Amino acid sequence: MIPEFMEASKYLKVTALAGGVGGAKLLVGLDKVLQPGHLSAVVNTGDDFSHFGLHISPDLDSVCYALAGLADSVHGWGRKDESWQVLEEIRRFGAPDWFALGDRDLAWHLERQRLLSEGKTLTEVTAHFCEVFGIQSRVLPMCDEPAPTLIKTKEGEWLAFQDYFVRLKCQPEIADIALLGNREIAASDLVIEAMLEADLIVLAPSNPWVSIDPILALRGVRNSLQGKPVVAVSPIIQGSALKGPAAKMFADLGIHPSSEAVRQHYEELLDGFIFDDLDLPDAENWQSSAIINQSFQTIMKNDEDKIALAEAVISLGARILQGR
Ligand code: FO1
Repeated sequence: MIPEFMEASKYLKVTALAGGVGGAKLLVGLDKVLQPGHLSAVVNTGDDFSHFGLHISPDLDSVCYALAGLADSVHGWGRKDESWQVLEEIRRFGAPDWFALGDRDLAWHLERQRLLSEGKTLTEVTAHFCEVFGIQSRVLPMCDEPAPTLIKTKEGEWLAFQDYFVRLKCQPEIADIALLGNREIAASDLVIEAMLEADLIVLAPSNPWVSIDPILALRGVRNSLQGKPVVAVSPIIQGSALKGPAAKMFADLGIHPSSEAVRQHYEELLDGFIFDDLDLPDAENWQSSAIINQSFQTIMKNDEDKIALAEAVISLGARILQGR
């Protein structure tokens, strides 16, 4: 890419929609490539739940820990250099231990709960976390009110997402997914503002069904995307997801999991789509469409990979903007 074009694209304002671990990695790359303050991350809160009386926000924490350089690189969630004294005692009590809270992680859950109990919004609490940990990008919960993603099993039971994903280890077969607790909920004003002021919208490589769709389902989001270039990165490579139940969800819902299935899932929104090099052979016979499809290495093993993918996303977005 020509240097001055490369330089210009770093001045773009990007708003990225993301969920947990996979999306967080691309956000780290975008955070490093873009100008300070030019990245807004709109993060799914459909996984949020209450545990030991504490408000847990798994996707927000995965994103914030990743951007702060504090994420445990083995799991992708929770803190690095963690200890598990509290969890050991919880186990000794016979109390619920299915959701592993490390000691350092727990400190943040306690502080978040304290601030929420004082009447602060989740948006304000998350901004405080970013300030404390020196995160230069904006991290915005998708909304400030409860908007749980609910999983309906083939047996007709409704589960909160983390119950399905962590407690039951994705065993139940999914019959249906209900977003936003089956209610009409508006995105926060700051989220709509971040969408409207963006030059480029990015759908990070997160689970389309339970990380990206909840954000797109919020009132005001799809309207605020009108006229904006939208680039998505596939979270599915050669039919499987690097982490989490995305591929299984496609299959449970009767769709063969593939990067093509992801592209079709977002079809009417997209101007650009980046899929992994490993899926290039399949892409040869994708039906042509207005979307610019580009293969790239989407597996991010280190910061260099995250930066390279972020640059590929930004340059595809800049190319779309130039073509307008
Ligand atoms: N995922 C697991 O598979 N097992 C866990 O015990 C677990 C604990 C946990 C604690 C805090 C947190 O922020 C996330 C945690 N996760 C755990 C991951 C979580 O389920 C989300 O999927 C990720 O945070 C991605 O957003």
